[in-house]
Amino acid sequence: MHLDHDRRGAVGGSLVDGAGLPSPSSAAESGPRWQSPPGTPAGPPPTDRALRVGVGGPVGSGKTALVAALCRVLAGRVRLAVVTNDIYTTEDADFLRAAGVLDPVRIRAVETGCCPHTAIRDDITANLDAVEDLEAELGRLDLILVESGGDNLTATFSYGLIDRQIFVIDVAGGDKVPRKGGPGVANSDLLVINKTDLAPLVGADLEVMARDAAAMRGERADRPVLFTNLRSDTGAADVADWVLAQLPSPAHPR
Ligand SMILES: Nc1nc2c(ncn2[C@@H]2O[C@H](COP(=O)(O)OP(=O)(O)OP(=O)(O)O)[C@@H](O)[C@H]2O)c(=O)[nH]1
Ligand SMILES: [Mg+2]
Repeated sequence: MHLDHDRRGAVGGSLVDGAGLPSPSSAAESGPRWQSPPGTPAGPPPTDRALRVGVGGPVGSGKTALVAALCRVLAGRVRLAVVTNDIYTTEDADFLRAAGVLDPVRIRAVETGCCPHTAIRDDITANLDAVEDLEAELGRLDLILVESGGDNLTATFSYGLIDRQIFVIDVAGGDKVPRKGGPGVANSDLLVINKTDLAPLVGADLEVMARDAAAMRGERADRPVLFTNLRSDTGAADVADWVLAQLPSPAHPR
């Protein structure tokens, strides 16, 4: 059992004003209910093993689409492998293999059989096993992407499993989502707001989302927010550049 491995301290944010109601308009106007806890900067990247980057977020927000896009950009540049999590299937790993974005031997599926957040935060054994198996079988890797099963705004990774975490939300749920907060929105190392192409269809204002997300995240330059439309790969290169910047040194050629 791996219980609560967070080596950077608490990941969860704190209610700033427990008695207050959420702002009906914007976090920027009322102040965020969630704040990044102080003293939890990303640790230095590991030099003796691959950097592990978690990709989490609500169901259907575009996590697999992001992993696929990152594979397309990065597979020729770094030694890369992927672990996917699904509750009852290997759907996401099957999708990535079928899409041909990465050599199938570099893709592992974890069938959690339980709430996704349990397997990435509370008992990370199955995911650690998958990561370590990949490293043992493929030799030295630069980067391992670990996609969580789709969960909700409270799901975050244990830093005992990953070194950086990307949280993916989308605009389809409306422009209120960033100001609803939660540890993924507030404290992830990178927040990706996907499906910008759907904004006009659902009446989502991207500027409101950007402003509220920045307010939730404490306007921290080391925790950026990037917008993507993964239908057309728009913004994927920016996410890939952010991932590359997390590596400890110029990545080794494959
Ligand atoms: N319009 C639009 N659709 C997108 C975009 N990104 C992903 N999708 C679609 O949204 C659906 C869900 O995308 P996935 O990448 O499977 O989402 P996910 O977060 O991995 O889903 P789960 O793993 O099931 O939680 C798919 O049908 C994608 O084709 C986008 O930027 N725009
Ligand atoms: Mg997925």
